[in-house]
Amino acid sequence: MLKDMILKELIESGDEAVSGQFVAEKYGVSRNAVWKAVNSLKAEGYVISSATNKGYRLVSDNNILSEQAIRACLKGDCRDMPVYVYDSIDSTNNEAKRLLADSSESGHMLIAAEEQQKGRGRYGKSFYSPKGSGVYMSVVFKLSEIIREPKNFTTKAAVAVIRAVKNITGTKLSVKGINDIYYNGKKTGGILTEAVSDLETGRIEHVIAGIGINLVTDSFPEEIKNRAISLNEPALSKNKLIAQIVNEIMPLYGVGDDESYMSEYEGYLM
Ligand code: BT5
Repeated sequence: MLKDMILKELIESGDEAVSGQFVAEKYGVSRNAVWKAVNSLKAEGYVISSATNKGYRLVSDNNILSEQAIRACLKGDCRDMPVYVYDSIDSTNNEAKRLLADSSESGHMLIAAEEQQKGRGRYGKSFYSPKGSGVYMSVVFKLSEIIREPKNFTTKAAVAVIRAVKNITGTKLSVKGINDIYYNGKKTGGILTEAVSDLETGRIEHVIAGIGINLVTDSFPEEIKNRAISLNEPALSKNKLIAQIVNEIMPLYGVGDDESYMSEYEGYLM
């Protein structure tokens, strides 16, 4: 859709304005069509400034999850991976399994949602995932070799999350018990790693790294309110953070059983 193309142009040009004429010529449409598409982006919540002779500039993505905005921040090979974005879903890990089961996808992919109605933790526990207040994502990694240490997928995901948050915000997080991410002594995120195996060969074919991070969650359910915390980063773009986590996680997953990241991980342990 033209609107998505324009959004991509706006994201990629950052603080630079994009001329309506340039976009119209690039996509073979009228300037009026460009103007209409910009208006429908504004109606979705994107803040776009327009100046005569200069063009359009994305002032804020209003922190709306968007495939284009995520993709614009993905690096290298990650740029080509399928990205699924949902307004609401039961669980991004469940969606990953459905997409693999119905053969819609068979390779690496990313799934993210604004909210999860049935966000899951380990052993049937739940992960509180209210709308628009956190990152709820699953990275699906297709294995090309047999892995000896499946638990490394969780520790690598933790390293990726901690690196990404540090790079973007400067905030230093820690890890507790392999899959919990801590900030100021309280839990701010969690990782749920699941494997999908081939029934015939019994081999693990895909790993699903489910990651949840509280960004601006301001009230937690009674039973966790003393133990849970939000990063409290209202200006942090979810799209950028998600992309950054993927950019960190994929190379770590790509090196299989190589454990050279371990000393970094141990430095993050509480
Ligand atoms: C986890 O399990 O913390 C793993 C959470 C993984 C969530 C992601 S979101 C995307 C993907 N899709 C999913 O459905 N899940 C993944 P565990 O270590 O078992 O911790 C669960 C416990 O954490 C709960 O029993 C609560 O005590 C606590 N908890 C629940 N929601 C929380 C939250 N938002 N922040 C902090 N603590 C929470």
